[in-house]
Formats: sequence, structure tokens, C-alpha cells
Amino acid sequence: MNYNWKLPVILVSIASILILTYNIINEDIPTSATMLLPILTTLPKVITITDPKDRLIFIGDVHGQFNDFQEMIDKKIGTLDSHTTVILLGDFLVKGPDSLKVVDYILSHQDNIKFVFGNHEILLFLAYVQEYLDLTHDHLSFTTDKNFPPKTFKPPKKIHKELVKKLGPERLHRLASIGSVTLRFDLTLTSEILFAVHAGMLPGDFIEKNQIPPIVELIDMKYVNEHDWTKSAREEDDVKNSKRWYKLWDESDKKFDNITVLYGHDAKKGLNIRKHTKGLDSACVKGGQLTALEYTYDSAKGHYITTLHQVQSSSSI
Ligand SMILES: [Mn+2]
Repeated sequence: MNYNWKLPVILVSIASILILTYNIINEDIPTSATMLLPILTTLPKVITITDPKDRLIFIGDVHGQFNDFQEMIDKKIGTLDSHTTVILLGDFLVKGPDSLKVVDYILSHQDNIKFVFGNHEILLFLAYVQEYLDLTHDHLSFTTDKNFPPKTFKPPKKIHKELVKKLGPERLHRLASIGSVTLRFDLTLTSEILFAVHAGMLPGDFIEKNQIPPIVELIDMKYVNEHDWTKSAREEDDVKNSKRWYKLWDESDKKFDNITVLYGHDAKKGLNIRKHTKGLDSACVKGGQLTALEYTYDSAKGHYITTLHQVQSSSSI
């Protein structure tokens, strides 16, 4: 009696274990750990430039305008040799027609092309986590900013969700793993420091002890409270005592004289070249120009010279 009762239980148990094992092996888990993006960094990746033959070329918001980007390289920049580094100042994707071509080009030219993330790339990452993986936004993690995104940062739109589907996880993972929010170039020949960010940064950021800016400042800021620099915003009305952030650099302390910030993001303001800050978004995706600023070392004079390059956009938006 006991024996007859035990046998089916044992058989069912064995069958259950087999079924369970089969399911574990074959389960398609779209939200497994490998699908999560790597933790992104807001801290600058440092690139040291020591060779006088090296040149750096910073390019404003490309926004998927691959034809304009290619024209810039072919007609203005020339061969991407071992002395050439091109730096995209964020928002190289979204809006224009050829974001996939831009991604594939930069991923296949990683020795020559560096980039920082703009608000639109971060929105793609958010759309990937929230819409594609169906997870909460805190699955997109940053090393130094636990409060992202704040309420003032607008959520991903349809254009971001659609582009995420086209890009797919592999491209997004590769972008996330090699990109950063800030790049820092130490020019040892002149002791200058160039920072590349998408939106902007304030005097002392990443230089003064404990002055590490939040992500929204780096990727979305246009205005800052001139009496409280910890308060910044994209919209003028969202911050008290608002002032354009780059004006703080116009009157900054002498100890920051060797620092320059290169950025994009502000197509409305357009090309904005000042002593410490170089704004290079000239509305390429809205029929304006794509702008590049090239740094080359003049050995005879012992300093870097800058050359501005522009191509007229083919965009008809
Ligand atoms: Mn932007």
C-alpha cells in the first residue's frame, strides 16, 4: 500500500525536476542582468595629449544628420589618422533621418571618434530601460548621481521609443559601455584643460574638491541661479535669479584661466564662442549648419590655435 503510494509521488517529483530544469535552461529572460546597461559615469574620462602633431576636433549636435557629418569629415577634417581625434558633443542621435548610420560609423571608428552623451542619448537609455525592458528608471544607474532623473527632466517621447527599437540592445550597450557624460583633455604642452560636455558646466566643476555636478547640469542646463549654483535648469522660469551658465565663466576666477568648456545643446542661441566656453550647436537638424572647432598645436608660437569649420545642413525640417 505504502509502496504504491510512494511510486507516483517519486515519478511526479522526478518529472517536475526535469520540467523545471528544462524551463530554466530554455527560459528566454529578456530582463536578465546582461540586458541591463552598464553603470554610466558622470566623472570625466581623462585623455592626455602630449604630441604636438595631435589635433582635436569638437563637433556640435549632429542629431542623426549623417550626410552632414560625413561631409564635415570628408571636406573639412580629412583623413582620420592616428593624430586625429573627433569628439561629438552629445545629441548625435534622434530627430534626423540617419541615427543608425551615425552610431555604426562611430562604433566602427572608435580609435578616432569619442563622444559624450546628450539629453537625447540619456532619453534613449531611459526609454530602453522603461519601455523595452519594462523596468523602473532606477535600473539606469550613474556612479555619482543617485537622484536622476529629477522631475524637471522630461521623460522619453515616442521618437526615443521608436529609435530604441531600431537600434536594438547591442548598439545601446556598446554606446553605454564606451561613452561618458564628460570628457577631459589635458593638453600637457600648454597646461590647458578642455572639458567636453553636452549642455554645460560651472567654474570649479570637477576641479574644486567635492564640486561634482548632477547629470542634469551636464546634459540639460541652460540657466543657473547666479546666487546658488547648485540650482540649474533648462527653462529660464524654472530657476530663480536665472542667468545663462556660460556668463559665470566670463567673470570667473583667474585660477580657471587654463580651462575651456566645449558644448552643444543650445541650438536656439547658436554658435557661441567665448573665452572659456565654446557653444557649437548651430541647429544642423533644423536647416542650419553643422559646426566643428579644431585645435592644432602651433610649434613656432608655442600655443594651440583653433579653426572653425562649418557645413550647410541638407536638412529640410
Ligand atoms: Mn540637447
